[in-house]
Amino acid sequence: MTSDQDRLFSKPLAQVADFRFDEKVASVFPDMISRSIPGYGQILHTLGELAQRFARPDTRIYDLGCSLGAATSAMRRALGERSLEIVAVDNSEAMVKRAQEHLEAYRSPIPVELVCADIRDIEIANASMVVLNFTLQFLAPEDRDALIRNVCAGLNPGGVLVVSEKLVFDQPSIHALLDELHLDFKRANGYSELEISQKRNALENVMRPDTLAQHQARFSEAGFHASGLWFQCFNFASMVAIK
Ligand code: GEK
Repeated sequence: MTSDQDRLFSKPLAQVADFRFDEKVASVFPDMISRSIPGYGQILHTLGELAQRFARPDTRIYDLGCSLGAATSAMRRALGERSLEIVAVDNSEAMVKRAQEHLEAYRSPIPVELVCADIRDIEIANASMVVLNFTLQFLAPEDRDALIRNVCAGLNPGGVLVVSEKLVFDQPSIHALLDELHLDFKRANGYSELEISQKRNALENVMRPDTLAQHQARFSEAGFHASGLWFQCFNFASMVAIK
């Protein structure tokens, strides 16, 4: 599967439009996400390990905001021959079209139902694991509680929700430090100052991260009995919540 290098914000733009998950983004997505999110590869690997621990026979795993299906693929590989189904959902047609090609390229006995839909509208049922890998931050803040409640209701007892997100921090000095360290990570991965600042403007109205405390309160209000942080690098984190 070919994927181009992310040069989307490399030229000065007269006006920076709000970021959209369109064909241009889908075509460079693997390069963009691995150069932008510290620990992305580690998180995918661990999603596979968590799937091995939590997936139960004859249940479903949901990958919400699946993009090109990287998390689904990692879990499918890790699960080998287990008898269950993965439901992968994204509302970007460009992403779903490419995800289909990626998933077809890998032979696995685990069926994937790939759905082009809004994750706010789907029914979650008989789930042993639900993954929101860097998706919740793109949902309108007022819709996040309902989504997490819906996920908790659709998980079987003992099931796990994995939520990976960019975080914000209440203490300004910590927020600024972790943000700078992340920008250094992007610089080290070849992004220019222009690319960094234009991308930041494009994401401003579209991606609104929460604090860790907001996530934890949301998990417990939704009905999860335990939650914790299993990964953090700079201002990027991944959490687990267990029903
Ligand atoms: C990965 N999980 O590689 N309904 C459905 N999809 C949505 C919605 C929504 N309401 N809002 C946003 N999306 C992936 C990476 S990317 C993260 C996830 C990033 C989708 C959107 O179309 C995009 O594909 C994905 O959520 C977020 O493990 O680009 O930073």
